[in-house]
Amino acid sequence: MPPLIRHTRPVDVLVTGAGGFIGGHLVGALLRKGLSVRAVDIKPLDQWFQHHQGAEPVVADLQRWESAQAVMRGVGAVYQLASDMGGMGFIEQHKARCMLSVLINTHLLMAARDAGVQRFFYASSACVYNAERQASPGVMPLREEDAYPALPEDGYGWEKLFSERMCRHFTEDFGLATRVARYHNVYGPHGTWDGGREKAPAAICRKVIAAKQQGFRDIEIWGDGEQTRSFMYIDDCIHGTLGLCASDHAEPINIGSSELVSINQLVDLVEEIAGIRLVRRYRLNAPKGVAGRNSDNTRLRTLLGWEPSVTLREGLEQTYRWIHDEYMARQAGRSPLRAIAAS
Ligand code: GKE
Repeated sequence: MPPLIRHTRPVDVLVTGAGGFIGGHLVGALLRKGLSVRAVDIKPLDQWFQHHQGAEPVVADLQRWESAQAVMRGVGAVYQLASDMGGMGFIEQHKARCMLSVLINTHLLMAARDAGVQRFFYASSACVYNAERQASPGVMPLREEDAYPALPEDGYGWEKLFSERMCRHFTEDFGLATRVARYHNVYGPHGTWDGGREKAPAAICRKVIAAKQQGFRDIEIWGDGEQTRSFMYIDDCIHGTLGLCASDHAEPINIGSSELVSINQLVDLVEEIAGIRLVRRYRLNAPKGVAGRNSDNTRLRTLLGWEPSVTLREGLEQTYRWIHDEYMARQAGRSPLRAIAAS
């Protein structure tokens, strides 16, 4: 059954993946700009990370063609963030599920073309980059052209790269205006912090909080802790996304922080915020992904005169505080803090 669309009047923007982390923040930002927003996610409403008064929430499985068609009715622009994904622990072990997101992207692009949508934003990932350029922790920042020759992250990265190309060819063949961001590891409040899909910043915050609350003296780290990443705070991600969509730039572009840290340095920062030192147990056979990854922001600076600027320390303080409150609420048997945000 296609989802029930409450309103028949046009909406400015469709956000897919709106019950998730980045989608939830994006809906809030678009509402604050005065736009009308249809917010779609496959998760039941009580599992959405944020609810925004004023948005039109729809629960729908966008792998289904009829759902993609139904949610597209009357839509001006699309922000496509729906994807079956997660951190390394999820994408290394669920490659087929990650690749099935190709159904979401295919159906949404076709429905957007048929509905005459003005602009289609696609959230791609730094996982599209050639693995050979990420083989050591002292990695050179990745430039957009480093995605080719193609050797992306198996499963998840191949699907992202394929869907990027579909956006390109929908523009060339059907005139659908597309914008593609390659996000580098995004973190912040109102994101996944446990359950297996969480990324390193949230996982480390959770483990440190658990150690502090339960009196553990040690912490498990995946890999040897020397692998490097750059982590982008959610506010920067939203700012960059809106800037890209307002621009004329049709090629994929990095939206990521260029503050490179090792996972050990990430743990140092979280321990400092928590005021605790823990003994590190390195699990060398855990999912690790590439040895090093950083974002080259030359193209982004040229386009927007801007690049992500929230420091990892600043962003982690906000994130730690939010995960701490969620953790304590759960320990106390209270439901998670998903109050309706008045946008
Ligand atoms: N998730 C997680 N949990 N990672 C840990 C942990 C832990 O408890 N301890 C250490 N790590 C290490 C991982 O082994 C990996 O080497 C590094 O932290 C970063 O893991 P991550 O945050 O899960 O994800 P990645 O940066 O490797 O990959 C993510 O990249 C994004 C794009 O930059 C992907 O999972 C994608 O979801 C995403 O597109």
